[in-house]
Amino acid sequence: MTASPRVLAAACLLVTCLLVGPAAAQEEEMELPLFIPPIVAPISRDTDGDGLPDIWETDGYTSGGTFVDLPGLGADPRHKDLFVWMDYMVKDETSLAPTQQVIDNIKAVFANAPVDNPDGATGVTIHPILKNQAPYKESLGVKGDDDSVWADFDAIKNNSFEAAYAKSFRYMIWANSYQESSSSGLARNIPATDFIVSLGTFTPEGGTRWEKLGTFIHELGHTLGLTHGGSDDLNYKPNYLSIMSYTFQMTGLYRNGQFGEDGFPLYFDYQRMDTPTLNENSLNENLGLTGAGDVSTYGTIFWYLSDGTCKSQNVANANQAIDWNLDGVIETGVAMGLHCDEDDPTDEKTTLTTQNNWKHLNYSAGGLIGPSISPIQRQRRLKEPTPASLKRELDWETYQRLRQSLRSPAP
Ligand SMILES: [Ca+2]
Ligand SMILES: [Ca+2]
Ligand SMILES: [Ca+2]
Ligand SMILES: [Ca+2]
Ligand SMILES: [Zn+2]
Repeated sequence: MTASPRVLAAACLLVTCLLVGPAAAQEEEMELPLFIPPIVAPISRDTDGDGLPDIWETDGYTSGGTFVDLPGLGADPRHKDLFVWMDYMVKDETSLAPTQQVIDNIKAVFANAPVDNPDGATGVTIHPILKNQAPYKESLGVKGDDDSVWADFDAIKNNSFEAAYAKSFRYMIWANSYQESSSSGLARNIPATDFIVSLGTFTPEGGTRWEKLGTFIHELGHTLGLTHGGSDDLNYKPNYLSIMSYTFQMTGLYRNGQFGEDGFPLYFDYQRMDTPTLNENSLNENLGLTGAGDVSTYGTIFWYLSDGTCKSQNVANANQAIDWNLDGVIETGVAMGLHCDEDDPTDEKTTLTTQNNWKHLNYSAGGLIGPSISPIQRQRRLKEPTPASLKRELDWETYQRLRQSLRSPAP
């Protein structure tokens, strides 16, 4: 197709208009062609799909008079980047901030991701940047009131986080507690840009390096669109090999007979392959977790109802037959509940599906990151209520119960 000189001239004007801002755009409005998509595309082009336009990654951007130097911070237009601004509280003498070791482990988990990039290398470059100490607050928000959590959160955020960064960064606080609970953390929504890690009431205060690592990646996962069940909110599924399941949040995945906390930071991973659907009404024990992605080296845990409580069973090798009903016989047509939840210990048998998490990350948090969202739209998004699936994040008491079960010898 050929464009007339007049259309080309108008198109050039448009590019200028977009670069110099809305006032100029208004003046030139009558000159603009009606059909403009080919002209607009390059300005927002995002070659690597991380939600950050190429131009921001090569040149940075200015918003409200503040220059955000993404290239200076290591952004690459041909490799996925994920920026996280981290503030932290200090409780008595104890900083709740992560050590450099934890930060390095977070980076390693994302660098190890099975995610392709235009530069030909795999992985995601995460930039967890430790910024400001926040004023200490025993609890963000009061018991049972979601809005009060985010009101307290925003008071700290607005005092520290420069507004220009909202277009390219997630924001989180290493805090003591929220809603006066022992819950380990909270994301603002699924997906979202805001989250909390709240291990201040744990023992030791602020959690171990593994609890910090797992909880950070878990809550960040919610902000990237991931859920407790992968395809849904069902927790504790044995075919969900992800630290988005409470089974693995604090200990990491179970591989080669060991948990992440036994010294393997890369096991604090999102699910990186497909796993087979399990029909709790009719399980074929011969298959174990085979039949979809490669699960060699992986073990798993399942939870079953026994005398009204949930008991766990470790499976060292998920790449072979699994005796789901623990009767010593490998068989087909087995009916067995496999994801018993102590807080909701019904034994309804359903079909358990999961998700290859890394293939489904929502880098832009549904547009909160990137050039398109308006301040009004952002405010509306931030005001959305906390989803039901985040109402009861893994707390200290539940975690201790899980630990006791996971770490006790098999019967
Ligand atoms: Ca990009
Ligand atoms: Ca990038
Ligand atoms: Ca059996
Ligand atoms: Ca079930
Ligand atoms: Zn969660």
